Amino acid sequence: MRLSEEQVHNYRDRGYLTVESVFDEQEVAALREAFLRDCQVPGEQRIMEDKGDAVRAIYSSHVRQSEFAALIRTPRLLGPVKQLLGEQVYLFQLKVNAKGPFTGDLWAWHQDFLAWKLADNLPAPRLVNVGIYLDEVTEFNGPVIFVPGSHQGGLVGDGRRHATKSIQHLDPDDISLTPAQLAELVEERGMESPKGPAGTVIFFDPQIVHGSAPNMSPLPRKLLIATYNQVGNEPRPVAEPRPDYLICRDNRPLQATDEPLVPTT
Ligand code: HL5
Ligand code: SIN
Ligand code: MN
Repeated sequence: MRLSEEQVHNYRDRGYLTVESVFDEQEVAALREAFLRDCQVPGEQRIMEDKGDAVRAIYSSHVRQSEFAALIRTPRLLGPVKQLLGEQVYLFQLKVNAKGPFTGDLWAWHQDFLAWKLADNLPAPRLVNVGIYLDEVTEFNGPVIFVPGSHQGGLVGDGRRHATKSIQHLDPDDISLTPAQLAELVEERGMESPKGPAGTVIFFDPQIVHGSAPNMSPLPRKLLIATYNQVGNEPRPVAEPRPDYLICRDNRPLQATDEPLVPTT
């Protein structure tokens, strides 16, 4: 798969780009099943909501579940990512934000690159986030809200703002924008929340301002996010390197392989 010139222009200009029906129903069903399997694996990579016993997020499912290992190499994702970042890319992070029915809590307004600069000493925002809708995303189940074009202004904040919400990962709560910062940006640029059927893909810039509201609907909103980094832009040394489930250390350039996501028996 290749993006058209217009799609590349839109991504650069607005900081995100959605493409519908990249994955079919069978593939999405297989990814959902793999996610459910991964929910049963205890460990630090599995983050629970503050209240109750719902899963909030799971990291690095590609090292445990073959469907996700195939997914990160599919030409449908790697093709566009290489167009945007160049030929030499590797997987930096993979997570599923689960946002369960009734229980899924908010994700505070933030810019991803600030998290990775502070926590991992990542030199430059030479990454692409690829979101894959594992459920239909509507206005009801807590869609991601973007401030279009906000990546163009670089980082808005410069440090951690709150006490630590989670020790397992850096929750956006800890680096969230102030109300004043957000209000100013939104006045200038507005907000957009792309909806779409399961199987939709959204490419988004590591500096775009985004966040999402709690899910008070009876419908789930599972969002997988695979983040690719340019080889050469690896995290530099830090006093306390974060665990491998958060930051992938294997920086060998990924080659596209058209392995089926649905296991063939
Ligand atoms: N939770 C991620 C991490 O690397 C950072 C956030 O949306 C990405 C800001 O710990
Ligand atoms: C969300 O899942 O709504 C937030 C996504 C993100 O911050 O990466
Ligand atoms: Mn984010």
